[in-house]
Amino acid sequence: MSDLKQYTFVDYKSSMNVRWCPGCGDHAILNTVQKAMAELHLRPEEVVVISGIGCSSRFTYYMNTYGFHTIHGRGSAIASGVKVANPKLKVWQITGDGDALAIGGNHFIHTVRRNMDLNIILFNNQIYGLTKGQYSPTSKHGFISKTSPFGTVEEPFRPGELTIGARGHFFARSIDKELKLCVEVFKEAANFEGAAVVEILQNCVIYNDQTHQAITDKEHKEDRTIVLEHGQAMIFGKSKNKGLMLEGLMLKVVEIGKGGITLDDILIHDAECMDSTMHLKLANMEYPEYPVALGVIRKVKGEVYDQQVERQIERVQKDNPIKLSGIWPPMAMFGKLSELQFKACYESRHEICI
Ligand SMILES: Cc1ncc(C[n+]2csc(CCOP(=O)(O)OP(=O)(O)O)c2C)c(N)n1
Ligand code: SF4
Ligand SMILES: [Mg+2]
Repeated sequence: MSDLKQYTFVDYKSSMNVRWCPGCGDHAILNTVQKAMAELHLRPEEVVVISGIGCSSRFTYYMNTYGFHTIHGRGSAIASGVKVANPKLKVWQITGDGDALAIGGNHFIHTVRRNMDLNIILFNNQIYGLTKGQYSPTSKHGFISKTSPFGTVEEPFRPGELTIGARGHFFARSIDKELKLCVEVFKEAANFEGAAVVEILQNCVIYNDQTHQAITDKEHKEDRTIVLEHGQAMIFGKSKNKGLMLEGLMLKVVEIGKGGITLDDILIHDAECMDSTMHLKLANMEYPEYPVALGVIRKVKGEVYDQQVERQIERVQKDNPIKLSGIWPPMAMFGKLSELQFKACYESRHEICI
């Protein structure tokens, strides 16, 4: 529950020294998460930040909230456990492209599929930063690194495609430098009930500097990215004269005013459409063929795992003759009864005293 006390981003800052490299994109992400939390009036004590391992995962130390810097790739599993154990908490998972999509790939996709009510902030710098520059599942094809001295020979994951493929209900994207947009998408993610995945294109100045430069530099940004807004025409460009249309099954970039094309021909963004076909196309757009999509790409309501578990526990407790003081039998019995004894107790439907 939030309150109406006026918070500022300082309320979410811990006393720890921030140890990311000067110029690292992580600093901006930290500041914008804190600003979003202040604007959402979240009480620091109702927030839990869970991370795995990586530079990005050091985030938890810098937050004046509850937090757990866990183990590599297991942030989703632990965040899920926290949320199911206490659904009142606002749980934010901080993860990197290696943490979420390599060692943690399995946990990530199932957390998304289950639609666990988490805000998952995925820092995508296309590299393992903490371990000093090995290629990651999002590194571009041919990327040269310490573990791929002759260039990678594999296609990268696209986090949006993976999220939507895992039946994700919410996917948004921003860039570390786009402070206002980051705050907006974090707030949207926080207000969304279910697994909200936010990919942030983040710069690692040391091991993968300027990996997103083609679309993030000031001069070209407006022509090479498109900020999607639900219900608005998909237009972009410095002069707002470019737009997206459908040609057959493909998206096409067009210029408004050329070849008889008017604003009315441009597609309207519907982030809330249950069918994910268009969201997938938008999430997959890559420069130079297309502008890279930013903002909320997909946001559809669905059943939420932790809420369903809560309802199920209530229903089962109400209907079940076995009274276990609210403790799930195998948990309560662990170490106290043998499997046979447990089976006998369970089948006899008697009250079990522990
Ligand atoms: C079980 C295990 N395997 C490997 C590692 C080594 N390790 C630590 S962080 C990391 C990759 C982190 O990359 P990413 O999630 O992209 O975070 P970044 O540092 O780029 O923010 C690896 C491989 C580990 N700590 N634990
Ligand atoms: S190594 Fe890269 S990702 Fe890690 S703190 Fe430094 S700049 Fe940031
Ligand atoms: Mg990384």
